Amino acid sequence: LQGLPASVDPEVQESLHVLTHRISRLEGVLTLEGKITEVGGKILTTNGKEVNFESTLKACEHAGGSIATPKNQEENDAILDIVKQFNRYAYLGIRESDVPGEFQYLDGKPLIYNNWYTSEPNGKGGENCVEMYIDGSWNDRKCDQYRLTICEF
Ligand code: GMH
Ligand code: CA
Repeated sequence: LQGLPASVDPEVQESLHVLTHRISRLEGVLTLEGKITEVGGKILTTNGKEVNFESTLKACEHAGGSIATPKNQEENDAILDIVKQFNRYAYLGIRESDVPGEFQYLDGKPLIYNNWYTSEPNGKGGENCVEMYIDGSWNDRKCDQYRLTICEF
């Protein structure tokens, strides 16, 4: 186990080691069964339900996570895998800022990655949420649609 001070009790170190291995095995089982996807330390999962944006936020938070927010192409591809499996669009953890046409993460930070579909975003302040299409590209869209719930942890 990395990053542990040498002063940590050897028995505590051993317990952490055992726990780490048990967690990896659980992740392996869940991944194999298609229940979760692991991407760069992030875990993605869906409950298969389609709800509006606010309900997606609530469902993910209730589960102890947050709505899926792709920050690079690898994460976008991992979300896309789930979108393809269910053949349903999904809302992402991105919203329009106070500046129409400018989108940001839910914490207000600017986007570091985007995958807009051609001519998107086109809502000009009237489409405050973002959905992922079945090809992984993004569209700004009203927040009242029913979209596949995908959370990250
Ligand atoms: C307009 C057109 C469509 C586009 C939609 C979409 C709505 O209706 O530009 O081609 O698919 O907007 O952007 O979110
Ligand atoms: Ca749009």
